[in-house]
Amino acid sequence: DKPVLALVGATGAVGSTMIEIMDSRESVPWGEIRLVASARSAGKVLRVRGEDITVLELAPEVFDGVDIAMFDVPDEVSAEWAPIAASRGAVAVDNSGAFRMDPEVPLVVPEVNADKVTERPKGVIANPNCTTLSMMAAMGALHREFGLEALVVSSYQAASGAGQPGIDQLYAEIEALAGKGAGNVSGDVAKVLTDAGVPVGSEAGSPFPAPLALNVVPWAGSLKDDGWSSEELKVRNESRKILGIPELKVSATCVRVPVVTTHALAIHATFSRDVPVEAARKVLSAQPTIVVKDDPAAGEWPTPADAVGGDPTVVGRIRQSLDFPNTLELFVCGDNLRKGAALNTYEIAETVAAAG
Ligand code: 2RA
Repeated sequence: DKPVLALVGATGAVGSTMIEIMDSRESVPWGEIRLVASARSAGKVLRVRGEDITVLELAPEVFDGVDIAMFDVPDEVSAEWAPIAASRGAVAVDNSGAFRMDPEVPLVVPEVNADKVTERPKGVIANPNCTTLSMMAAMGALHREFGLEALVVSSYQAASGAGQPGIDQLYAEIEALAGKGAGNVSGDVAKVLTDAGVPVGSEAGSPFPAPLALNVVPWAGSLKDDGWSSEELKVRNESRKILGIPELKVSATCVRVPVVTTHALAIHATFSRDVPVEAARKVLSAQPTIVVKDDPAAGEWPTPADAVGGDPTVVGRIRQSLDFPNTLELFVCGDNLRKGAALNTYEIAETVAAAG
């Protein structure tokens, strides 16, 4: 019998991308696809691979007979419901932050550590944070060849990392600012937005702590010790766990930019051996899920617009660091809703299905 798949959070930003991914697959291994969401969205009818499916309300019974349940919901919903799905016999593949650092839960990027999907004592497998994930295929490939020792990373994160509210906020800001003319806007974006009734700052109800349009915001997530953001610590901790390098030195600065979808990262990566640029380019080009776009003389480098809507991670600006030995500089772009979230979750589910 073909496995039964459930998608919990089917109506959210990542859930919708998941449905697009399933629609675009030539074939899927599933006998049945069940869509699940909160009471508010239950009863909606969504089309998946040409079939109309009614969204079910999240309840323990929806997991009966399910083999794999993908969760694209907030942390607290996953924390409560992924174990319920597992107790009903499903493997929960969770895209929230609830289980990522649990030592009994594998954190999987199939290109890097697909073998870990079978080590799941809790019946839960975690999908990494989209910022970490966007660079893992590239870093995993380079690590296998050259031995990664340290990562210094700056992120350029899209608004959709904050879900549908993030997308809606950026469009509302752009609409309020459009046509105002530079002279009217450059001095005080926040005032123009407030006057137009668009919330500015978290307290006013924006998903971002400052205006995002015509701006960049060096903040994502919540405040942790010593001034670090939760997002920056996730990049550090999750990279170590996925790559299997507990001592990996990682320093991250996470920044939100006015891009709708696709996270970009500027990476300074130090290896235990010499890394000639040509050798690195060859390793990256050989990866099925990486596209190297790296010819500055021809004006070719990765931008979020090159990666959005696609599956591959786009890598470029590969340079040998001038003042740091065994070190590469590179720029990586990955669609945060696809490889950064839905696609990787789906690939984990496919890997679990293939493993039987
Ligand atoms: C973000 N990585 O971009 C986080 C959560 N998806 O906001």
